[in-house]
Amino acid sequence: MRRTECIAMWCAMAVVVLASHGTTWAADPNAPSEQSITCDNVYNFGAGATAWSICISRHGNVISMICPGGQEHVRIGTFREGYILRDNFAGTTFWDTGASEAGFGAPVIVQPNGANTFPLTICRVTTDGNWRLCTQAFVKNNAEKEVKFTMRLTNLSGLARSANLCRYADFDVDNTVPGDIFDRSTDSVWARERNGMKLSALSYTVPHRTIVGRCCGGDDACSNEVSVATPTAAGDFDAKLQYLLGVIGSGISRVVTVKYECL
Ligand SMILES: [Ca+2]
Ligand SMILES: [Ca+2]
Ligand SMILES: [Ca+2]
Repeated sequence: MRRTECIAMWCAMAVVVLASHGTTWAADPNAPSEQSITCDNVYNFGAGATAWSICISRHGNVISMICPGGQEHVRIGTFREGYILRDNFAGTTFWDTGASEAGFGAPVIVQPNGANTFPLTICRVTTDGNWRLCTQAFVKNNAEKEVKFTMRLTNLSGLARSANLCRYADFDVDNTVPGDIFDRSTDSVWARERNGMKLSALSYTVPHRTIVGRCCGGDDACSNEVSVATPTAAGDFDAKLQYLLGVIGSGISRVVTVKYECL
């Protein structure tokens, strides 16, 4: 047996052994960490007709939205919700969309009232050290079935840089991947089956645009993505809300807010 064949055989055996132990042989560099798709913070509100709940990962992904009771709109199929940062100066993209992540460091979490409480603030610095993104989640009125995220982006580098920041959700309405009609307006993008979910811009004075994507494009999408025609036919799509933050000086922060709302 030639040496190369021996190596190939050894690799095949190693894959079997590692697979049997639940270990990934060739790690996908963009694979999600458990911290992106685990329900680390669970929030339950109301009861009966007013029941709704969400969960938020340690990376700030909303990987479950249930409203009304029993109707899940995110934690279906592959869980996708999160944020995409584009540095237009360097031409680099950083993202954590639940199902995939790249370019963000470990989270620093501030949650003074303990687990499963608000306020919940999660800060992450990009691995190139140029940006810090701090996301604060809050529910203002438990009966309103809506959660807001304020995202503060700070330029840590010594140079002015322009950036885009997207919030992204793969809505899979009413416990199923297909069957969703997506539509959008200037400030919002939403999906409906029998129930629905909406993602809206609340920072109206900051330039922004809404995108409906065919589910699900690359996680570094959004920046130059063109929306499919809307309203869509029933199918599987995703929702993106992109803030065009323009040039941000060294040491300067920009703050934008988005809202998820049950329909
Ligand atoms: Ca999904
Ligand atoms: Ca979808
Ligand atoms: Ca559906």
